[in-house]
Amino acid sequence: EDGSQLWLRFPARNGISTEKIISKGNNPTLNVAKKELMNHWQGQEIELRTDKSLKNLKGGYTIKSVQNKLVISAEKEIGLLYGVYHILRLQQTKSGLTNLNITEKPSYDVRILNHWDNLDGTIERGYAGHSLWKWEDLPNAISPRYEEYARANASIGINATVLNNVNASPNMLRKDYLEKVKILADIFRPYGIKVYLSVNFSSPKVLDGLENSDPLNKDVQKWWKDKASEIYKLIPDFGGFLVKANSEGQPGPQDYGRTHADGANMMADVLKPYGGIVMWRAFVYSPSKEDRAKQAYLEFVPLDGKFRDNVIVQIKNGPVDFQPREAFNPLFGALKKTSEMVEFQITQEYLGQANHLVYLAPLFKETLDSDTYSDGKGSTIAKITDGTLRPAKISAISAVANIGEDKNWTGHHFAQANWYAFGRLAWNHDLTSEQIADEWIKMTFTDNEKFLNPVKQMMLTSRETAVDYMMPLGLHHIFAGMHHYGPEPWGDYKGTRADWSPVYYHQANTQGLGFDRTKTGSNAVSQYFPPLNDIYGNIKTTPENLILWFHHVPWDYQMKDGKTLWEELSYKYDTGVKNVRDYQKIWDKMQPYVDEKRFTEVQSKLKIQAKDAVWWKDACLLYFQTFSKMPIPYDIERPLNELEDLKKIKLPMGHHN
Ligand code: BDP
Repeated sequence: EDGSQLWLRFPARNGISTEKIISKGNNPTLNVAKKELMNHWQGQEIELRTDKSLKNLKGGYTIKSVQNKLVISAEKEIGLLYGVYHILRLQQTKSGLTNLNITEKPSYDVRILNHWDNLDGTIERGYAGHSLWKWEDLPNAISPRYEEYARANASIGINATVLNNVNASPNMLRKDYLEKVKILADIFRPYGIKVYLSVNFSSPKVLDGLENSDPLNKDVQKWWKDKASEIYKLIPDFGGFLVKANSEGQPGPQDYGRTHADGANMMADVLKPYGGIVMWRAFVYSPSKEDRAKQAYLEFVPLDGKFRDNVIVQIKNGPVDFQPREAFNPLFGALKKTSEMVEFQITQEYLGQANHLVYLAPLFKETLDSDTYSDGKGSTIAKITDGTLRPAKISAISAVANIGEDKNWTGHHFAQANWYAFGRLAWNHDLTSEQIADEWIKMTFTDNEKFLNPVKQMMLTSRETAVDYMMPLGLHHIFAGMHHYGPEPWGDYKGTRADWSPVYYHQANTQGLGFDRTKTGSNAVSQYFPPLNDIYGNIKTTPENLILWFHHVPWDYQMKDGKTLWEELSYKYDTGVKNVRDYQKIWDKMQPYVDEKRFTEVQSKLKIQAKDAVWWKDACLLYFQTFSKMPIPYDIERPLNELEDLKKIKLPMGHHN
């Protein structure tokens, strides 16, 4: 048992006989659906029916019990395949298969993974080994994992993938690489997965020596047009481009005095005839005086209405960078005439990487359920992005993948749950974190309640636990160096970018702690729609889990439970540590219900997590105490480390793998 089967643990033999699967045609997707049934379905007769009248379900399907038969219907074959995975899931989770009357319609049209994989096989922020894509071996040698990857994604409804890093090599668009991409696209196609690529804005100049890559230059436009035609000849259903431009040193239209809209539109125009789209990232900021959390909004709001209709602005859930907890990004809802999509991060760059057990569905839900008030009360991010409030627009949702060539795909066995959760929420964002955890545990481990209930509890609390031992109360970005693993609240990065340094984000001094984003500070609160601007602008009404995100709070400020800020902070760190210790106990008790290998591997990871939690607590409390000058409450376990020793820890990149 090495975890390589993910959640796909359907019974391996004694499937249904061929005569009991009724279907017309032999399209490749339908053949996959039939094969899955033949291999794994143990129930009654099944009919798979395409039905053009179900177009309104998009890629969705219906499942109905009709006399002694189950009928799965969908407009297209891919809907039938999703329906097959649905009933296999019901079978696997023992959810009952009688009197079914199910209608499923996906929340989003495009449900896409973003791989940050480089052409040399490394993965930016990847913690599960090297890239799955063996560029050197392609197009000739084909790894069996390509198809397994496609199958795993299809089983949870993911229908798109960006193969390469947003910090994109221009070489990705070279002919020889496109021929390799074509092979992957061909393997993925029967599973309903479309391929997209991240592109480097300077590609025309770098690859073919054009004078520049100015989007208004006719030669540049022609270059992209020809490139699009070359791509679509190889991959007729190619999805489109993902672009990181003028961000963290990447080239972009602003290099030529043009706007993000100029750049995005140029690409949108060449993709349009083929039905392709441009996902243009809003993750832009520069080392200026302006609060980093405000910059994407300032850049993009003036461009609203200027984008082609096949451009969608891809926005990270928070305005800084995938922190354990952020306020939601105020750009959501602020663009009224432009499609917007969320970018989540499944790979745990800022959440203990592949060492910490952190179940991310609650984080994803927190964002999707946030009410922006953009179109009045109830304007949640889910409704802004899924087409409910912007019906004419493309709808999409993305997340940075945590997948690598490790046997178990994701490094930590429980990190598989985050890939799973993203897919399930992209399909149906009304599912609860608990429903998804329940399904995933039953499919991946067991439905024995003695395992299910405690493990589910551990998963559901794990994100808040990580927030508690890393960055409670709205603290953010106090990570060490470039690797973003451990704590470095003392980091001031003198001489480099202030907006990458922890002291910029926590602003600790003898008065207090936190980033003032109210009128007396950066006024980032003004980017939120009323009443949120007032709610966040007032320390009394700001939710305490974001208080240090929006306010510089005095050390002796009285919190709602009567404690001072300093005490509250101390107890939060302590709670985080205690919870991880509890997870260790919970997991140890699970031994009888898990295979030896997965049991031991998770157990070892929890040991690291517990040590790391103490490291975080000691580093942050001892450091902040140099400002608060207050005692750590006496009922809390005393620090185990000296601050000066913690400051000396230099983590080489990747030490934790
Ligand atoms: C940050 C990562 C960096 C990415 C960047 C991005 O640290 O590696 O390139 O985001 O999203 O989270 O572009």
